[in-house]
Amino acid sequence: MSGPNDALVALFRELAELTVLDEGSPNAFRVRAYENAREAIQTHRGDLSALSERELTQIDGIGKSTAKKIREFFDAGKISKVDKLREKYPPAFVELSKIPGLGPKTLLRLRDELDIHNVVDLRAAISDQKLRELKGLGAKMEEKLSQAIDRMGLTGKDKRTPIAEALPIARALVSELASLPEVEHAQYCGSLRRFRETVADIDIVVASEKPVEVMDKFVNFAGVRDVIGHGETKTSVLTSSGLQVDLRIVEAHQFGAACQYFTGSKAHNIKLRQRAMDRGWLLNEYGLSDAESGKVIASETEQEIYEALELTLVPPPMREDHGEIEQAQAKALTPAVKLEDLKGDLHVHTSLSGDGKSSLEEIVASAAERGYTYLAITDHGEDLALNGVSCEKLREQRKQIDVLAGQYPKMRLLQGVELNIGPEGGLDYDEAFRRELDWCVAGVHSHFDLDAKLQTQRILRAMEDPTVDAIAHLTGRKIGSRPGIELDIDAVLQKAVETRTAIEINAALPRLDAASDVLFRARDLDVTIVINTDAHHTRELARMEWGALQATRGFVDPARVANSWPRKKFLDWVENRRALKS
Ligand code: DGT
Ligand code: CA
Repeated sequence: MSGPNDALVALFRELAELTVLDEGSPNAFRVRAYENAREAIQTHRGDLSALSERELTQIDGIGKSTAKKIREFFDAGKISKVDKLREKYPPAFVELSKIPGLGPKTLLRLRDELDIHNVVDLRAAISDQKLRELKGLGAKMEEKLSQAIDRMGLTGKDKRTPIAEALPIARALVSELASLPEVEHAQYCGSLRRFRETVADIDIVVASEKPVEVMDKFVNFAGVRDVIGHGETKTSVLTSSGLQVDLRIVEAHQFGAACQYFTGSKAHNIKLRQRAMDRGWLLNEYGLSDAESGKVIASETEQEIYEALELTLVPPPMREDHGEIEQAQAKALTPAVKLEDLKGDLHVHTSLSGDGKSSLEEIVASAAERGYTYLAITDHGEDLALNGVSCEKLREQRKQIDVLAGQYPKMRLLQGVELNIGPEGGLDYDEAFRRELDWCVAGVHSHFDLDAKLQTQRILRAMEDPTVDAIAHLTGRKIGSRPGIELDIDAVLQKAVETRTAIEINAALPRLDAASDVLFRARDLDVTIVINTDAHHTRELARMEWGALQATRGFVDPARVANSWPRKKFLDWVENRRALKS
């Protein structure tokens, strides 16, 4: 997913966001043009910088005006249109557009009519009951916005940014840094590397012998908006969305120590430092050294530091002092789930779903390219408004799948569906039809505000159904914008064991559902896990990488991940569990 075009992708994302404000609508022609261009850039394999404006327009999704902007980026290192829009819409104002329920038209009215420019202004206006004075807005809107702001934690220094927003920014910056001739290594660290759901800032560590040059180039990156502090070893900047980035530069022989230190967590580091002290050593961002002589024991790689402390290297997502140091000491650390362990994807959509963007043929071809030996196509069940699929259409799809199966002999294609769990646990279609399907995931897509008891009953009932093989995105949350349904997690996990229903790790960054604390709670239970991308576009099959990190963060033993199993074992498991439930 990372590549030389990341910075450009990030700029086009920002351009689209700012244009939504400028045009007052997410559906404006220009917004769509920028989004199409972003998709095209993201999907393009190869070096865009070598292409002329004319050649760029030959690429699907790139028009004349966007081609001009792409050339401007490669020639001048910026897009002047972005700079203009940034001036017009400062970060504190753009931040308001992230509040769910606050559309661009309303936002511009709040600015023009009530002089609201940031969250503090908005909070004040809500508490003074000013919004209800505007035509079309009422007390209800005030309450809704007030709750949304609370939920997002947007105010104060506790403000945290969802991983889905921070990770692409960090990756773009890191790949831009890594491409500088003066840079030997670059790595984002901190909570983001530990794969926390939200982050306070982005911490980046770079190894270079020319820190001054690197810092000077960094503060002029297109994605950097303001410079807070600019020094020789540490520089802090704000990105256009107001996210703080701290860049630290060390010498190459200290890179491992700096990455270890700045990845944290604090609790993990404290325990590690204690271990060092017990041995008469010191551990800090420069390395592990002898307290008396100062002689360096390890500093170049994280591996060397952990080994010197007689520990197995702990994968970053586990470094939260959740028992990983004790496990690592006993040489019994839960193994990380690795991307290459995963042999199939069991929740993907095609254009048959109203919201699917890639055809069945495209999805299957991309899955084959990833080397998968099995794949479940799971378009939306018919109960989902707008995007659901009738059983007639699914029967036609079955024929198409059978034809494709002949073309991809190395991959078993399963026809499945993503069922909708109704408010009382009911499911789409009739049971006889559901039994015709090879694999079903079932998820909650409506009625998010029932109480915990009803939500739990609803999920338990779905799990009891013989055709439900896995529960998709357990709580339906969207990190930072929609809380998940409330559940009695232990009852759900217990039922999963009893009915042998798998729990999905949905790898989409805004979801990462089941959450890592749920997975952590399941670690001593015989719960089967599946890691799925829920892809609606071929590009999203690459999310699998995030699913593996989420599983690792939840201490999920790879042996419990059904789609890490060889095909026969996986298919036998599906058959057996269905037989057991019938
Ligand atoms: P965040 O930024 O709140 O999302 O979480 P972190 O973990 O990224 O925290 P941050 O940015 O304050 O610091 C990054 C890492 O650097 C942290 O996980 C551990 C290390 N670190 C920073 N300050 C200290 C400190 O005073 N003591 C120790 N032991 N470690 C520190
Ligand atoms: Ca941090």
